[in-house]
Amino acid sequence: MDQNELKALVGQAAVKYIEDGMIVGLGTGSTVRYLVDALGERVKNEGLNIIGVTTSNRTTEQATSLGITIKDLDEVDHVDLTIDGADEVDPNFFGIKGGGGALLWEKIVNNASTKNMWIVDESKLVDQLGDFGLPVEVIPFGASHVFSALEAKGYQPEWRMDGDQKYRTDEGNLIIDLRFGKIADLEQLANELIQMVGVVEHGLFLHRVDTVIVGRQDGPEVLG
Ligand code: ABF
Repeated sequence: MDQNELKALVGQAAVKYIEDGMIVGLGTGSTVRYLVDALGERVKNEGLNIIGVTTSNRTTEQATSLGITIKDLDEVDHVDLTIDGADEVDPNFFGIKGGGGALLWEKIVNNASTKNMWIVDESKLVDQLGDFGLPVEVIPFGASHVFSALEAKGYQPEWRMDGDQKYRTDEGNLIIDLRFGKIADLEQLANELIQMVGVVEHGLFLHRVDTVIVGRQDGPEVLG
């Protein structure tokens, strides 16, 4: 199976964990697109009764088009299960997310969820996080000063671009991608980044997932 087939495999495997009556967090990215398609099928064919809470406008558009009932996070008092993708996952279930530009809403929904699950093709598993790069979401006002501060730290920042314009998140913020390779001390870096004035969030997801379903050539592997 190629990467897309592995993504489809885990998306279809994960949909089985969604039960009638659940409030389900729906992540963002190409792997989650397969999950949402499979969920739409269950809603249509089984009359599955769930409420979806999404982590991006594009997931909202996809889910709504499939007849999945979507509510804003502020309209629910909790989320039972959130299923999301990831860019890298290490053996400790620490992850890097944000390649899809949705890391802020993803972390907020993750934080409101009783259980969190990631669905990834096997290429996302790494021994040590960092080669993917690390997205950092920043407020537009004064963002160039955050960029300079990251540069001075040797973190090799790059603006996330959308054509010839800086990429804007659904929240209207900017993303700076750090490219300094494998990360030695995840907790230290996470604490350092979140304390920088102007930084809204970063893509290190530490202690934030319960189960990871990995797409393997011989089938989905459930970890955790
Ligand atoms: C999303 O899943 C993002 O955080 C991450 O970038 C993406 C993984 O992308 P894909 O599933 O398209 O490989 O949650």
